[in-house]
Amino acid sequence: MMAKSALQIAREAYNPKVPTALKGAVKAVDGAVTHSVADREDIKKLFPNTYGMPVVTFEAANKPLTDAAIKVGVILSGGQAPGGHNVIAGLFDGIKTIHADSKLYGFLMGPGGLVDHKYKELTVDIIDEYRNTGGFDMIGSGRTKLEQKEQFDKGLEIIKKLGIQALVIVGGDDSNTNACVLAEYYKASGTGVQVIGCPKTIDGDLKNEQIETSFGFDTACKVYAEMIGNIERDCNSARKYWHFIKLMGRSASHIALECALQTHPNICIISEEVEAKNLTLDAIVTNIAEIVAKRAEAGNNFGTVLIPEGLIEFVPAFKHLIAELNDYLAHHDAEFKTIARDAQRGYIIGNLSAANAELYTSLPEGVARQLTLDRDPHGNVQVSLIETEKLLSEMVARKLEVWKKEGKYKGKFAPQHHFFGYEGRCAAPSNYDADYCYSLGYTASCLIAAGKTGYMSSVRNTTAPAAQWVAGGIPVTMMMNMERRHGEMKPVIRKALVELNGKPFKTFSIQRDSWALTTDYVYPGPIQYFGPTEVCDQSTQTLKLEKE
Ligand code: FBP
Repeated sequence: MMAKSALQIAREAYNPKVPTALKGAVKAVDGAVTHSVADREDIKKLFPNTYGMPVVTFEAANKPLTDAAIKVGVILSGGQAPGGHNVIAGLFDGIKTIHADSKLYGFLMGPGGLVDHKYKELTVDIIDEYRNTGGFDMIGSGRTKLEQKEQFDKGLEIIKKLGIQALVIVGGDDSNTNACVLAEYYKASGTGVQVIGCPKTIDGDLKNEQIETSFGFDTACKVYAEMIGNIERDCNSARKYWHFIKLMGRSASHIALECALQTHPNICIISEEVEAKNLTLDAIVTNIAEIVAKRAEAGNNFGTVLIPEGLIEFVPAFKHLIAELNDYLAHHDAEFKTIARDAQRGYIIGNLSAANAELYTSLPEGVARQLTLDRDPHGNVQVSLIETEKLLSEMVARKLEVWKKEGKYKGKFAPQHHFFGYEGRCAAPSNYDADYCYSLGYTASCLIAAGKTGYMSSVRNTTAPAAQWVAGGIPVTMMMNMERRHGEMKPVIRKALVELNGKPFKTFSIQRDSWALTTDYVYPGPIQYFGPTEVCDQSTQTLKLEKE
C-alpha cells in the first residue's frame, strides 16, 4: 500500500465531469471526407487505407455501438503529462461499460513494452489506485520510436497472443504519427487490429481546428505560473535580482506565452516572433539589456524574464546550424562517437559549412557541446539540456558592462537562473485536465467500439461546462504534412507553433511594453482542486482567447 497525502486521498473520490453524450449509449455520426493539411498526394500514397476518413462525432443513442467484450492495449509514449492516468481510467471504464469481461492491458515503459512483450493487465484495483493522480507510473512511459516493420510484427505477436483488438497510444505529435503508421500497416495487412491515438504533451503544440489542446498543458502551465508568481513576489520584495526563467515546451513557445498571460513578467521571449522578425541573438540580448537599463533608471534593479526552451532553434543563424548538425550527425553519428571528447569541437567545426562553423566556434564550450548531444529517438535536439537562460544572462551582463563604461547604464545586475520543466509534468491534474483526460480515454473506447482505426480521440468545446463538450474522433492523416527528419522527408503531424496573428499572442504583445517598465505582476497561486468553479475549473487563457 502506497503512503498517500491528504490531497491524494481526497482526489481519489473526485468524479471527472464528462460530456452529456458520453453518459449513456452513443452512436458515431460521420462528417465529410477529410484531407491532410498539406502534401495531399504524398500522404495519400503513404496511407492508402487510412487517408480521407471522415471526422466522427458521438451522439446519444438508444442502443450501444456493441455489447461484446473487448480487449485493449494501452501505451503511454514520450514525456509525462498530467492526466495520463485518467486517460487510462476513462478507457477502462468505457470498455467495462460495454461489457464487464472486457480487459485492458498496459504495455510497460512506452512503445518498447509492445515490442518487448512487457505488459500487465490493468484491473480495477490498479485503476482505482491511480484515478486523478499525476505521473505515468501506473505503466511507465518511454521514447522508443515505433517505425520499423519488424517492431510492428513483434507487437502483433503479443497482440494476437492476448487477443487484443485495439491499441490506444497516448502521445505527442511524433507518437501519434507513429500510431497512424501502425494503424495503416495493421489495416493493410488485414490483421483487424485497430489503433487509436490520444493527444498528450505539456508543450501544447499538438492542436488544430479539431484538437483544441493536448492534455497536460493546462496543469503544467498552472504549476509554472504559480512558481513564476512566487518568484515575482520575491523579486518585488527583495528588489535585487533579475530572474531568468527557462520554461519547457521544446520548440513551441505556448507554455511561455500562457505563463506570461497568467503572471505579467517584465519580459517574455516568443521564439516564433524571433524567427518571424529574423532576430539575431545580439538583438534579443540588446532588447533585454535596454529594459534592464530603463528599469534601473527608475531604481528597479530587478525583474523577471521568461525564455522558451526551444528559443535557440528559432534564431535563424542557430536554426541553420542545428539543421546542418542534425543532417551531419544523422549520417556520421557512429564516427562522431569515436572522436575523443576534447577533439569533438574541432571535428564538428571541420565538417560544417563556413558560416555555421563560424557561429559554432563563437559559442561557449558548454552550449557547443549541448548542441551535439544525442538527438531524441525522433531526431530532435534535446533543447531541455541547452542552458539558454545562462547564455542570455551572461550576454546581457557583458553588454551592460560595456554600457556602464560608456556611461549609459548605472544600475546593478544580479541574475538568478531557473529552469521549470520536470516540476510540472507529473503534477496532480487540474480539474480541467482530470475531466478532459477521462473524457479522451472514454471517447477512445467509443472509437474502438465503433470499429475505427487511425483516429485520434477528440473532445471539443472545452471552454464550456463539461456537459456541453463534444466527443469524437479525428483521422490522424488529416493533421499530416511532409517534413524533413533525420535527413529524409517523412509524413508527420504538423506541429502547432504560436501564431503571431492569434489572439493569445496579440493580447500579450499589446501589454508587454507596459509590463516591462511597470511592475504589474500577477500571482496565480497554486492549482485549486476544490472550491468555486471560477477558481477550480478554468481552462488556460490561451484556449479561452483562441475560442473568443
Ligand atoms: P513530449 O512531447 O513527449 O510530451 O515531451 C515534452 C517534453 O517535456 C518537452 O517539453 C521537453 O523538451 C522534453 O519532453 C524533455 O524530454 P525528456 O523527458 O526525455 O528529458
